[in-house]
Order: sequence, then C-alpha cells, then structure tokens
Amino acid sequence: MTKTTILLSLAVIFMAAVPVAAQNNKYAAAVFTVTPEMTCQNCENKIKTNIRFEKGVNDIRTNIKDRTVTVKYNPKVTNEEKLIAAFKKIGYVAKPVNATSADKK
Ligand SMILES: [Cu+2]
Repeated sequence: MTKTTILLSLAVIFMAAVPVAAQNNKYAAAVFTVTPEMTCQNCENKIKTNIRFEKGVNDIRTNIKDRTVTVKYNPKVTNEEKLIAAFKKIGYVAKPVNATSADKK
C-alpha cells in the first residue's frame, strides 16, 4: 500500500466511527445564562447543588467568568424547558445560549 492509500483508509475508518460514537452518547448538553447573574461562589454552589439533583441531569458545570451554566442531561428524561423550570424554582431565569458562541473564549 502506498502512503496515500493508508491515509485514505484511515480517513474512511474515522468517518465511519464518528456517527457510532455520537449514537452511543445518550446525553445532550445545554448552555444557559442566568438572571440574576452568577457573581460569586455562593451563586455557583446554589445552582450546582440544586440542579444536580434534577431528574435526568448527569453533570453540571458553571463558568463564573462567562456567567454560563452547562448542563449535561439525558434527553429521554428531561429537556431544556424542564431545566429552565428547575432554575426558576431556585429563583433564576435561565436562557439557553447558542452552544457555538459559548464555546468561543
Ligand atoms: Cu453570589
């Protein structure tokens, strides 16, 4: 095999593997900004400790610098609306952020 053939075969294997990996990942992620804004550790902890126990939530990350909350959840159990309702229960208005803009730093 030539070097090009090997590279091409590798590329084909990669392209075939990616959709399978995506299917196996049963979690979705949503990024929110909250009002009032998180300005200190207390806000972060309040959000984390409460949302963590929401049904279907797998993981929660807060970014105080970007003022964002990223929630990893099982889409079969919960959804963005339910998460927003959970934020509301603890006194926050959560707004979904476009994931691509949240990734930019
Ligand atoms: Cu605070």
